[in-house]
Amino acid sequence: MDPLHKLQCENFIHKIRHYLITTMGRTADEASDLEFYFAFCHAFREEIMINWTATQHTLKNKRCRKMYYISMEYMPGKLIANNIVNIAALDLVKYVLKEMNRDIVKLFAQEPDIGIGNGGLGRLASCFMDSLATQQYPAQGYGMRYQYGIFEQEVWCGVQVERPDCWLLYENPWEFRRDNFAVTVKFDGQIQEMQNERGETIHNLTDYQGVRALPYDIPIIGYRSTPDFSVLTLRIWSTKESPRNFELQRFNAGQLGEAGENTALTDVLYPNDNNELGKRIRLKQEFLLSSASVQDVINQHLRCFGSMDEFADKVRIQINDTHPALAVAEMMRILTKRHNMEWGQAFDVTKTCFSYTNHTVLKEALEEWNEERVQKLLPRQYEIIQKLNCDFLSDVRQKFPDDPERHKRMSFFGNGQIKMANLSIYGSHHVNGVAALHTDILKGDMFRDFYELYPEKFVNVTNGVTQRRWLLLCNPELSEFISERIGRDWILNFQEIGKLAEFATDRTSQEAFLKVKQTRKIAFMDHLYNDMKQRHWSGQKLQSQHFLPADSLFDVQIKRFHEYKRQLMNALHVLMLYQELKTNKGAIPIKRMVFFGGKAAPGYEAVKDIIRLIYCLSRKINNDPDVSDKLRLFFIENYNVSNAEMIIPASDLSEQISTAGMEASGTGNMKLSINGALTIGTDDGANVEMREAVGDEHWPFKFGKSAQENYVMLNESAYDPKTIIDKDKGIAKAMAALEDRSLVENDAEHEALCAIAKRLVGQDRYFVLNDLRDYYETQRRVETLFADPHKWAEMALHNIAAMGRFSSDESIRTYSEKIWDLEKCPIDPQELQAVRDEYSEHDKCRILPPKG
Ligand code: 26W
Repeated sequence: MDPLHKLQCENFIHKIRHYLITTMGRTADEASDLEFYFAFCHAFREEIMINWTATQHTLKNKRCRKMYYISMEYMPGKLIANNIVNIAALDLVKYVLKEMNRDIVKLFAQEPDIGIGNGGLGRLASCFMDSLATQQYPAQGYGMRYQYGIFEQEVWCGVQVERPDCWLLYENPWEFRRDNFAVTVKFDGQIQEMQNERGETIHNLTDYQGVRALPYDIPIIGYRSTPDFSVLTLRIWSTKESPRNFELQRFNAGQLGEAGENTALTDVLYPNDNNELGKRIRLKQEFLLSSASVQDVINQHLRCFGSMDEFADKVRIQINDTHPALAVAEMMRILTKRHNMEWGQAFDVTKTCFSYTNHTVLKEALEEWNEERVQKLLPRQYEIIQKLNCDFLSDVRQKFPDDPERHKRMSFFGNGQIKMANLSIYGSHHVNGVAALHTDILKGDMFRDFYELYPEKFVNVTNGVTQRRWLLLCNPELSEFISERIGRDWILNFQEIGKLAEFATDRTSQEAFLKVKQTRKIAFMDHLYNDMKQRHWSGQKLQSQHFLPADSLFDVQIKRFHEYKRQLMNALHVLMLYQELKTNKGAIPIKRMVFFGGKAAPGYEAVKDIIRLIYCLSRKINNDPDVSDKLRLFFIENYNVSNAEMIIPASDLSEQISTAGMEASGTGNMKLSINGALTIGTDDGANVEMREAVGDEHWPFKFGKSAQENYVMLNESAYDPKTIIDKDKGIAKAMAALEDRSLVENDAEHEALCAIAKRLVGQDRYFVLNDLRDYYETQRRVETLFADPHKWAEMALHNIAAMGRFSSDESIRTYSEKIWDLEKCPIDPQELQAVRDEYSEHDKCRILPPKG
């Protein structure tokens, strides 16, 4: 080890000891794993404070345009390993831990996952933050500091039980409370009409409830192998720690629940994915995020520029779905009221700043808020939305004069509800879908009226994932395999991954790849086994949970449970396989383990039944010696980011089988693919573009009806599941098993499976049986190919090699070019030096050398 490196290690060790003693009164030898973790993180975070400060100084002093990403959800998972890897300090940390006799796995295990989101939308926001920081864009994220994130899932005899996610049980070493930047958000109250200096109508609010929103900042560290990495801020709002939010008068009047409502506003994440509930507290949450963030953006801008003159030029705001759509109204209010702008000018500014990403085509996920509720809770914003709607409808009438039906469809108001998507489109300069097919559906169907009015607003930005977390960090073996062959440039430039294609037919590479897979499968099985043991399974049950060898097919479907994602079709295929194996053991040429992971929204009974079916099936299959040396089925409890990091590298087959036309993009499809899984999938979401990038020759498992075919089927009500069953013996046999009690052990299970059967033959909007036969035949081709490991490896390598454009780095570049017109703003070396100089007196412990 070179002397500089050695010095850094020694200094780091000193700093850990320093924290142990000065903040906990503990010496290194007596510190518990948790205490050591806190000291480690505090020592580590000192190392990034200089860059964080210098990045923020640079953004301010360069006066560059800045993009603010507002999202109700984020899914960062654990930060510790990512932070270490992103400043290229893994070797150093390993050395330090060895010197201090501490285990890295134990260290990482102390940290809870941050899961303040539901699924795809939240994880995408976190990938975007990583890419923004890594590519040194001037940006900041806003979100909510839910005390309880997405619930922890347990499955008791097939029944999902939700437990609170107490991620803030202990102090969070990665967050910084910023009392200085707290703002007040106002609810309820009476409005008084007034005029601003330009004669514009504004409203004064009296008798309102003021809620204090307190921000916590989390540093987002960009990847760099040199010491000039950027650090961006994720600012999340909480109402919890502001004692004034407690309403004593209400408490004294005996209304304990109401008295604590505002203190509890940011307590829980609503766990519904793709399903709108219209709850009052959710509306308060959405407005809290919108108002606090807009206030903060304006305050930041004023601190930097001194006036609002350049606001429209220097500020870009991206709203992640419609959840923060009230930000549009709030911006209008503040510009007209506090900054005395004329209405039209305020709208120009607003529209120049905002853009909106849609993430779903499911009608039940489109947000609508009850008009009376909005009027009561947010009287001033309600007036503004009405006024915006008038302006908007006169636009519409001008372009389409005699079309009252169209006017009705496009209005923000209808059936006593406010349509947040309509408001978002009008208030934005750009609207984007998240995959090519999805954007086409927005233009041609969901937002067709809007597309006809504002064709130039609509653009596509295909989703992506960060290869730093989803390859470099979670799959070091495959990363090494790749870097040995094509160098390390792919970490910052994922297009480089294309070079791997050269090695697809190289036999040694194929074998090395297969070996990496095996290693990862064994690691995953260890992880799963330990996890199951911890979940106090009885010895008997655990016995039946043993695995097949690591050369069997790992067939994986991991995502939120939703009918449109069709976990049910996968389960029915497993049932059919089971039935075949029972009659003919030689029916399949390979060994297969099927894994499901994912949470169901607490009130979503239809998919809770599917989890129950999977449980019944796995009990049957795993305990049946006739089949269990060929086929196994597992439900992985509590699927989350950390579990994903273990499962994904171990996967062979990626299940992306949604009803075509319904999955906006998918991002798990990309994560699995860059880890060398082959996709069995419908032509839906980003699968389409992945297939095009890979080429049909190396994308062998496409199946199912197209989005277009499904669209026609739905519109003509032409789907007839009963004839499918009549004509297909295999499907009929599987359907019969759902109802003949052969899979169940009690009445409750029987009812669940019967309910499933009923939905399958009823008005099934998801056309499960319609694609089942094709899916089954495609699975047979999976078996044939998997029986030839070298051929399989060749395909897998081609798939990895074609994923270059599915990095979130690429998505962020596209947003920056097409939507934000945003330039990179790397840390200024002088700013960095200035901060270092100021700190140098105390700078006795630097992981990285002081000069770049
Ligand atoms: C208000 C209830 C609600 C909550 C969450 C409605 C809708 C949502 C999200 C928009 C659902 C979601 O996460 N959509 C997913 O977004 C991913 C990132 O773009 C896509 O990859 C997935 O296809 C899409 O389902």
